[in-house]
Amino acid sequence: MIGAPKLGRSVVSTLIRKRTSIALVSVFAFAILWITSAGAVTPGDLDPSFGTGGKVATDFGGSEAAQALILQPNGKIVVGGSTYQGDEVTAALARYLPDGSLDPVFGGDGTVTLGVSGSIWGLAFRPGGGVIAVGEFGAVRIQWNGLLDTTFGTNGVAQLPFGNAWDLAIQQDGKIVAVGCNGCLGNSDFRVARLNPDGTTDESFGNGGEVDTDFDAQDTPFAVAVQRDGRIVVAGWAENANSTESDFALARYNPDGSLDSTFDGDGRTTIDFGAREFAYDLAVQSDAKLVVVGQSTLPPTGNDFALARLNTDGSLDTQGLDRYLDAPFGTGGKVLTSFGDDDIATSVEIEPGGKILVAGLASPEGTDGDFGLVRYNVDGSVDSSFGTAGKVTTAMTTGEDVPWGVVVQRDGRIVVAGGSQGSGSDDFLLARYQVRGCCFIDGSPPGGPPDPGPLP
Ligand SMILES: [Ca+2]
Ligand SMILES: [Ca+2]
Ligand SMILES: [Ca+2]
Ligand SMILES: [Ca+2]
Repeated sequence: MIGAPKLGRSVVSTLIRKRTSIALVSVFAFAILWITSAGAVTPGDLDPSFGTGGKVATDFGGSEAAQALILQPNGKIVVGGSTYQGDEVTAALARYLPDGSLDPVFGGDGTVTLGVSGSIWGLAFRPGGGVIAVGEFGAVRIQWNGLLDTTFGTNGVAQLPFGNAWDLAIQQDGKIVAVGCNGCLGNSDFRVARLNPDGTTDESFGNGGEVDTDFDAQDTPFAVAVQRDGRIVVAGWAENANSTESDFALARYNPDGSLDSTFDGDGRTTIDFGAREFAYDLAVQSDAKLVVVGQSTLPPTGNDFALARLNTDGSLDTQGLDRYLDAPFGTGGKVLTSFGDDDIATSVEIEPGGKILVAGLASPEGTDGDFGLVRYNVDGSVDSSFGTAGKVTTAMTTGEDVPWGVVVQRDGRIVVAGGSQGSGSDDFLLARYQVRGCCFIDGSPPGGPPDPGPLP
C-alpha cells in the first residue's frame, strides 16, 4: 500500500554493514550501560522495561503485519492487522500489558484471529466498551475479552460500501465514520460512510449513508478524524490519470455529510510539495489545526517524510495567527525530513504539550529500512532534545520495518507498532521509547481503570 519503496538494495552490502554495527555496539556497550544506570535517559531511547530491550515481536504462526494501534485508558496496548496462513489473509489482533507481555485475558493468550478475511486497517474504542475494527471485511466490534460481538451488524460483521476501509473514527454519539474508495483504481473518489452504533447503515448521512468526493482521477482517502465540533476531516491523496503527479488531499464534511464550505471554500483542498505526495495519517491539534503526514517522492533522493499543517479554514499554516504565541509551521506550512533514502511517514500523534510525533519507514542510506520516529516542535522544526538531532531509528528485523501506528502513553512514553517485509519472519512488531525524566524505568504500570466489562 505504501507508494513504492525501493527494495533494490544489495543484500551483501547490508550484511557487511550489519556486522560493522554489531562490532560498534559491543565496543560501546559498557558506556551505554553506565549511562543508563546513572539515570541519564535521552528522550527517544528504547525503554528497557518493555518486552526485550524495548522491543516486542508476536508471531501468530504465519506472516503477520500490524497496521493499527490504540492505547486503552488503563495502559494496555491493542494492535490490529493480519496473519497470512495457508493462502488466507485473516484479521488478527493482539493485546499487551503495559510491560509488553501478551494479555491472557484477551483471547486466552493475548492474541485473537477473527473469522473474517482481510486485514484490519483501523481501530477505535467504542463508547461504553469494546473496540471497532475496519478493513477489507467491513467493520466488526470486538468485546473486552477478544470475542467478536455477534449483535453488531449481521452476525458480527457490518458491511461498508467499499472494497477496503482504510480508517475509522467514532463520533461522540457512537456513530462510526469509515473511509475507503469506490474501487481505489481508475477514476476513484474519496468515499466516506457512516454506520449507526449497532452496525446498520446511517441513512441520515450523505446519500443513503455514504458520500463521494472527487479531486482528480484517482483519489484515495486514508485517514479520518472527527473534530470536537463534530465536523469530519478526511486526508489522503489525489493522483492524476497517468500517475505522474499526486498531492495530499483533504476534505471536510459537516455532520450530515455535506461538504463544509468554510474549509477552503468548497470543502476540499490539495497540498503539493513539488513532487508526488501520498498522505497516510492525520491529527487534530488542541487548537483545531490539522497536521497531515505522508511521503513526498522526488527522484533521485527518494521518499521523504512530508508534513503539512492547516489552519481551521483549510489554508496552509504559513503565518500563525498570533505572532508571539502561535508560530507558523515549517516553510509555507510544510516540512520535509529525510533520513537518507526511502523515508515514508505513516503515523502522527500530538503530544499533550503540542509537540508532534511522526513515525514511519526510515532508510538511512544503504540500510534495509527500519522504524523511524521524529519529534517536531510546534513550529515544525525538529526537536533536537529527542534522539539524535530529533530522529530515532530502530532496526526491528533485517527486513524493511514499517510502522503503522504511534501512540503516547499517559506517562509520556511512546509506543510504535508495525510489521516488516523481507525478513523471512513477519510478525507484529512493537517498540517503546522513553522520554526525558522518565521514572518508569522499573516497568511500573501507569495504572488506571480496569478493562471494561462485557458489552450489554
Ligand atoms: Ca510470523
Ligand atoms: Ca476522482
Ligand atoms: Ca504533487
Ligand atoms: Ca530493518
